[in-house]
Amino acid sequence: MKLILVLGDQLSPDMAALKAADRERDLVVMAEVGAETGYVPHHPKKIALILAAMRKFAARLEADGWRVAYTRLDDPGNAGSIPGELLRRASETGASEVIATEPGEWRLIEALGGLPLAVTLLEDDRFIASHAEFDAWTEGRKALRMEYFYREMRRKTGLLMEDGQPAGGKWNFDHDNRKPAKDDLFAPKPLWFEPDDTVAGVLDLVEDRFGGNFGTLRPFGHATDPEQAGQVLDRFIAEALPLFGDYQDAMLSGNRFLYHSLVSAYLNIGLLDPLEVCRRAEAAWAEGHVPINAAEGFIRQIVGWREYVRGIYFRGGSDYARQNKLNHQRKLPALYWGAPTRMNCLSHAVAQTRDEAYAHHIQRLMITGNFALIAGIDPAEVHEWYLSVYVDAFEWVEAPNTVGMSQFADGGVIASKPYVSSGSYIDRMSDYCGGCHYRVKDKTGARACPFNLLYWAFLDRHRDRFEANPRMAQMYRTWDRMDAAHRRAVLDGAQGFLADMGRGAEV
Ligand code: FAD
Ligand code: DLZ
Ligand code: SF4
Repeated sequence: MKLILVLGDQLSPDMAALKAADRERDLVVMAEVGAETGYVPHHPKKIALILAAMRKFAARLEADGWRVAYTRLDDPGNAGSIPGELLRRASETGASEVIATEPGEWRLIEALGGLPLAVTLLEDDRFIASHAEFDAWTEGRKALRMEYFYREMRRKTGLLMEDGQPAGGKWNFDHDNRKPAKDDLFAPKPLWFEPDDTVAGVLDLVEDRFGGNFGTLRPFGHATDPEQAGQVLDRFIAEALPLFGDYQDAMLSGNRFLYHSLVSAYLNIGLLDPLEVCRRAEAAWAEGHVPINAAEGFIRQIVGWREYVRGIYFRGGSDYARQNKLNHQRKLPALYWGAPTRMNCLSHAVAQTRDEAYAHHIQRLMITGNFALIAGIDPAEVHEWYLSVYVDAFEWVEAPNTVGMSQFADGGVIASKPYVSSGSYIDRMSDYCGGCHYRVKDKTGARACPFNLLYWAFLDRHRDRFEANPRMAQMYRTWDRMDAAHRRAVLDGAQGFLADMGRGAEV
């Protein structure tokens, strides 16, 4: 008899470890453990989603004839960690072999490797590119740009391909996207699932144990099984996908979800299959229900970005998340954990994160991420924040997005230039600036938008690194054309702002 480990983000009936198991003889081990609920202060909604989905998945496995040893968080005898639970089950049953699907985090891969049991780690084949395929793609390349990897994935899957050529004559329709949005009463609303008994039990447990973590637990309406997650996808394809491309980068104070799919958490924990999700988007385009820029933009996020960042994380090794190539050392300000701020854009992004455990890509990249980068925050602290607060956050996908793409702490492996902007980008893509204490048009002075100050101070501080970058030369030329007194006022303003923030003042 072998122990078959199934983790909280491995909730698919065709996980590699389950495919390799013998349903009659082996024992599936699933465990709610303090080490996983506590390695960062997860948002209560994230813990609730995972525990509820784990309980439902275990019940299904049992109904399908599997023997499951399931440990609840409050079970007496809970060993407190995944390795501890495996050892406990091994001593109870006499088993000495474990089959596991490779976890999505180096921390846990290393912990399993240290067990005094024979552990077989199988590659997680829910992904389109295997580790070997990704590594082969990187071979001999100077730059690892997502766009070229994405084309390989389109060829491999045949998604949006016609006679070996990209449908619509182009690989990438981003040029047609990125429009600002207006409030629209008819914009799609996210699906909502009333908690059933399983979910209600988990909510009580999470409230009791993790009620002090940053984040609002109730109301909780997430999907917690594959059927519900499938309904979220159906709703997205029918109502939001047609405008997904157009408004992908837009931000509105009155609409937290816009035309996004909200499926990342379900993909990441195994309730939805990435290739099937993409095939649905492709079919919607083939039927004429959605335009090519929407279908292509959406499919690119999944077979392109999602696969690519996973490849980068595993290729980077166990120190991936500890990189800090820009040597940023400032502490993450309390405003990220909900302390009041006068910056309306950050106030909205953080409040939405607290309430929903969700923010869309541009809010993560160009509001919270952009600010942390231009303010020079330690990327390890930024990483811990993102890993904690989003319902879809698992290190294989969160760390490359945060440490690599957003904080440029990898020195430019993922991004060819840092994702930094002044307030004007935020003003163009959102309606945040109108209601802000600061004035987005002010470049200096007491009410100058902090993004305007910090943006130039960042470029000035990192001149040695970025001046020669052809994509940034124009910015340096603009900076150099400003008169010296103005430049001084900007740098002094940035320094004053950071000093205020550093001593805990409301900024
Ligand atoms: P949509 O906008 O509808 O996109 C569709 C799907 O594409 C998503 O569900 C997701 O699976 C995939 N996708 C889109 N962009 C990316 C990307 N850059 N990397 C990987 N997959 C992508 N995504 C996570 O799943 N987990 C994270 O922990 C996470 N952390 C992030 C941290 C930062 C700093 C940034 C900038 C991005 C992060 N992302 C993360 C990527 C992206 O923001 C989320 O996948 C997306 O916002 C999820 O919402 P959605 O399902 O509505 O996505
Ligand atoms: C995120 C998470 C949480 C909050 N709790 C559990 C848990 O109690 N048991 C479990 O098996 N998995 C949990 N997870 C998911 C793991 O942290 C995840 O599998 C690893 O980080 C690897 O991606
Ligand atoms: Fe954000 Fe600046 Fe706009 Fe205020 S003015 S919302 S700080 S970008």
